[in-house]
Amino acid sequence: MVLKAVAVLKGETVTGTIHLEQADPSSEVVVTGEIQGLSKGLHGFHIHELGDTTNGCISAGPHFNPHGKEHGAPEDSNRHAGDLGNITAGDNGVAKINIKDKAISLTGDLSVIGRTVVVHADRDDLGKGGHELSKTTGNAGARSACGVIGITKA
Ligand SMILES: [Cu+2]
Ligand SMILES: [Zn+2]
Repeated sequence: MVLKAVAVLKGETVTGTIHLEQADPSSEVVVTGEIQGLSKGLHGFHIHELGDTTNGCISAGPHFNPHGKEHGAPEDSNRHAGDLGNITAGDNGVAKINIKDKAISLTGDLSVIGRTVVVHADRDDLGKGGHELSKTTGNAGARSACGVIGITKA
């Protein structure tokens, strides 16, 4: 049974749509989509803990971190489950996303359904920037757009 979810990201100038798909509960989650209105370059891309946008993207809380780890890169073992690294926008401000990740799921304890996808104004230093925020947020700056992850038709 294929599991499918979607998040529609909205910000002041940044918008996008992210699709999440998982072939079965033990397989990787494939994250695809497109985000527009970004500045050229790298932007932190995470799943934050809460599906709450009552006060804008800030209400989504910290990175989804069910194992109490430090912030890191997607390939690190010491990482938040929600740490999906950076996405890259081109000259036209568009980032095309195609990420495969095994730390998140669409079902069970690691499910990201009802949590929030956030894209940031700045680059995520992947925990290695030496900034006071490196080990918690990657010092990725403001939350440019966000969208709650919801179940969609499989
Ligand atoms: Cu974030
Ligand atoms: Zn993190």
